[in-house]
Amino acid sequence: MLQNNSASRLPLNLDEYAVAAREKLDPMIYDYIAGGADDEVTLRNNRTAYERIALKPRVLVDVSHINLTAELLGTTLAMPVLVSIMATHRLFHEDGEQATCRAAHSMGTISIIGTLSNHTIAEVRETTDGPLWFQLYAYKDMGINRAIIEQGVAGGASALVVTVDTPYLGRRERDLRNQFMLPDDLVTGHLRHLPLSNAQDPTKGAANIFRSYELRSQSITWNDLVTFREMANGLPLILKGILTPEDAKLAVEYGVDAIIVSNHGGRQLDTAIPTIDALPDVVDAVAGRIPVLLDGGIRRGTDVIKALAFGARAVLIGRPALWGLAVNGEAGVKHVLELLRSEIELAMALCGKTSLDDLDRSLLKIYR
Ligand code: LAC
Repeated sequence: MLQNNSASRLPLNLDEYAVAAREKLDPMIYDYIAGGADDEVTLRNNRTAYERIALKPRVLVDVSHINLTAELLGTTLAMPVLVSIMATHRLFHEDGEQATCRAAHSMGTISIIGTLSNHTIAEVRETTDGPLWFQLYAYKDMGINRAIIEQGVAGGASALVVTVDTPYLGRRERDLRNQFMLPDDLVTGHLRHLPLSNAQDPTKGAANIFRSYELRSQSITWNDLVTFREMANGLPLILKGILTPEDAKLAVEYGVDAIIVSNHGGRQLDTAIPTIDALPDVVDAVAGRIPVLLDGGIRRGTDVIKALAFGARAVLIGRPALWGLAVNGEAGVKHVLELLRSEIELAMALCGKTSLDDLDRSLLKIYR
């Protein structure tokens, strides 16, 4: 009875989507996404760090109209929230990345397509005209990198995102405990026709993704960014996985167009700094020269406005989008974004702010 009741109403917030998704998913798959590295300290602290930041609302402001539009690399977003990069969306719903990207577009924003997606960017492009960003996981073989990036360019990507925090995969003990394997029928489309190895069947998803971990590069450095940019035909280049002001400054020096402050959702280096704690120093180092984005732990509208008040241009959600996808496909992802948009609007109004430009550090009180 209880279960029927809970199934018949829509989740009220992003955490409730996680609960609803958990009820639907194979525990091994749920754990793969829900989990983090080692003791999951960073995973937890990405959330708890927001609780140490209090809001200082202003009153007697006309908040009858709230404007959530944000400008980002030549695109106007209807809300300052994108969907971050996650592998293999078809683990969660058969409509996969096509559904996630369509949902993001219907909300006036962007979902980034990963190297390890199931649908290729070309397949996503068949179903939507909206802006697409494309991610590179760098492989040892520069020919492979070129072939991956070329698919992004041909698919009409408007930016290339290079993930820089994953020379090796973090140690995820939930996956070891569960002996996590991807289903064999899950194809990672961008790698399908690439000469990654003849040892395994390239149509097998599990083989593909794990083989690709072995073949990924542990040696890319700042100088390789020039090559990636050239391969991307001059598309804006974004780095995902920056946590320090030193690396943020280097990114600007190397001509990077935007950075994403990210600790990979707590899945890589455990005890790495929570992203909201890393953000202010990164913003100060960049000094307005390029946009700074942030992901990790965003679950509430108040989280979003705290990040924007510190100087982020926009934020990205990860796991909640996949929970929405698991619960209800495209409509589920869309509803997750709608919930967050309503929460941002309400938080802005209750803070006495009407546009994202009004958000600054005077809104924040930080407890240490
Ligand atoms: C992960 C990789 C695929 O975090 O990005 O599982």
